[in-house]
Amino acid sequence: MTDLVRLERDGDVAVITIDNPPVNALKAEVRAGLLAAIAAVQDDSRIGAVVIRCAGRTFVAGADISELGKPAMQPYLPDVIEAIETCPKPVVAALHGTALGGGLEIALGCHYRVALAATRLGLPEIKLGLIPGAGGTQRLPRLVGPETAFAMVLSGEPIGAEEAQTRGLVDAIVPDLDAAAVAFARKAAARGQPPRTRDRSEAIAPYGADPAGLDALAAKHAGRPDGRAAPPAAVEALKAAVTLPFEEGIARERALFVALRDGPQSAAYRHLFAAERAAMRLDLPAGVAARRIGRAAVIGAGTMGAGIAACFANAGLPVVMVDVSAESLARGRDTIEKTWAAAVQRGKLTAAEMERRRALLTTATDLAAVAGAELVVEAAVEDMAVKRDVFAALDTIAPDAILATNTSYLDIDAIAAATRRPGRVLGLHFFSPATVMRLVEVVRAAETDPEVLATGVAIARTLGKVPVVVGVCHGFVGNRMLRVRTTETERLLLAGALPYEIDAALTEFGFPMGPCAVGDLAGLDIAWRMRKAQGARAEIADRLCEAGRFGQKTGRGYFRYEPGSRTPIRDPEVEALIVATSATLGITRRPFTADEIVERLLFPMVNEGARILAEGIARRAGDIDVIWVNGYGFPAYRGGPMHWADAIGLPRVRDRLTAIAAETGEASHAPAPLVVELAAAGRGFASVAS
Ligand code: T1G
Repeated sequence: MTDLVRLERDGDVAVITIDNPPVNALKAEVRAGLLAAIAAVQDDSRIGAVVIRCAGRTFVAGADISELGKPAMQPYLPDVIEAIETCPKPVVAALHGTALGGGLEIALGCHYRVALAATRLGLPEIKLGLIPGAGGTQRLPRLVGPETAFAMVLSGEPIGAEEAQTRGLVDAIVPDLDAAAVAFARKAAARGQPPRTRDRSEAIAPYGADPAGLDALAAKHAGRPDGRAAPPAAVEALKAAVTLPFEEGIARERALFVALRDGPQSAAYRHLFAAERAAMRLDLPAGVAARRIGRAAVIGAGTMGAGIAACFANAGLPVVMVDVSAESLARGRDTIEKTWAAAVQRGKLTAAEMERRRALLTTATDLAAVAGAELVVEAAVEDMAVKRDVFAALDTIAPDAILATNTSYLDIDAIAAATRRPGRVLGLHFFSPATVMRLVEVVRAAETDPEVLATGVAIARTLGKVPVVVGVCHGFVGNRMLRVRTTETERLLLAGALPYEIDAALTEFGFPMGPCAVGDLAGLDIAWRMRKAQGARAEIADRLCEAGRFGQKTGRGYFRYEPGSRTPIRDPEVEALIVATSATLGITRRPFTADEIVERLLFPMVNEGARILAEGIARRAGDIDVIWVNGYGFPAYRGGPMHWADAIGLPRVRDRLTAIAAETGEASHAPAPLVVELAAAGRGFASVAS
């Protein structure tokens, strides 16, 4: 065999073991080993049945993503699965961990599947801008029926072993996997029947005669068109499983898969897959490791504080939420408990799990309650004096704890200076709503110890978040770039665009909401107060606030809102105010196309990202992409702002920035030195070493 595939015998059962750490990803060498092993057992008269298992933490978690984009990458999986499926002896897949993608497709080629109870099974290809490319869209519907197949392929979400057994995807859930798989294989051989062929379940037949039923399934699971290429391709492949003979369906799936694999969207998703994991890696000094957090504390029971406290309880960690106001505390706890109760109502959480979380969450009005917590997250009001007071007090009450601030903008070095041990201070910048948004900016302050930084990254992962290490500057990475987009929105409104045009251009680009609707949702008065505190002005946004138009909370902002509705409606009053403001400022308005709006808003953001990279505030361009996709809704199928700019080509970005600067006269629009340097060298941001 090969180093990655072993063939052993357990009596009359051949046991093929795949051993390719860390997740037994499929690659050319695994394919070669599997083909050789199956050929060997095929002709061995001493062998009556076969088990395919994996060493390590999981059954095959899919094709090797790092190999998918390589030109040499052969479409190699289908021949392995064909060899398994046509083996004259029963082949049993022994599943544990996460049997995903090509891994589940191998298991579908096996005649039977047994699994440990904790096993998860899924076809997550859609999350990589792909569709299953080794028969998954053709075999799964035949085994579990179109309803389950459409749901699994189009959501990309795995199901547990119990549900898989109910659906017919798993034949038995067993406690002792290896022994049970061999016994199951031996029994299958003893029956003396030919191995179970691909189960052409009658569950498909009704759909074959009812295309409308298939369309209804597609509409139910594919959702609204959102610019992604994979969902429509998945629907087409799944429909082929019902309407075409198997071989034709396989050919259709292969063609759709290859087109996606070689397209820009899958390249963007694969970039993000690698970038998310790179962002979590730290070059720590020898012997330095993350500290174990057994108990956390959160200071502040407002929207963010309560959300952060819920994240700890949701992850199974005891957490005390502290607020000087008993009323805020009660409100915060009530908000958390209502979200848990709603999840139980929706069947997303068991009542027992809710009780476990309730027991983990305690509250207190006295700061002394944080004693004993290894990590304290401060989510108090965005006021430097308040934060410094809290940290000075924590310095005494919890002298050994790691102290994290959730501040969005304030200088963490100044906050750390309020303590006697700034090495234990860092930023953990969560995004609202904290229980939903995956991103956490882990802010390394000037004196943050490596162990403290490692602990920040590790605890964010424990909470199920995507941690990205960033440096200290105003707004760190995400908000610093958001501020640029907000400024450009204001400039564009004055120059001739209207709110509905700006928002339509960005939603068409792939953002879930445009910047004006986002401002209305967050509340225009928040930024207004910050500008006034800084003595800054934004002519249009300020005029809206001076007219009491704070956004959804007042029913009017850039748009107007019917009572009880969040749907933005164009407001002629606002558009007249914008036109009048341009006139007052002596600006001659001009029309902007959607493409120009996208460039005017996003190229200056990319430019700021280049400055952030050059200053070392972000370690690599991929970190910036992970931040903007997971914190601000940048469409994942475009890979994030820096990957998107690389795909356009930095010479074009440079030239457009130069043209924008010439039109606006804004120095900040001129291409940053890093953009100029990389464009001249024919390189992209991805080539900037961290
Ligand atoms: N290929 C290569 N490396 C992978 C990998 C994969 N499929 N999955 C994980 N890794 C690496 C990952 O980069 C990291 O490496 C380490 O394993 C631990 O991962 C034909 C074409 C399995 C649930 O989409 O969802 O099959 O950073 O940190 O949080 O139709 O990894 O340690 O060096 O994420 O415990 C389909 C993707 C592929 C599964 C484990 N499969 N992986 O999560 O650990 S396309 C997927 C995951 C396909 C077929 C098509 C998760 C996980 P390093 P981790 P984790």
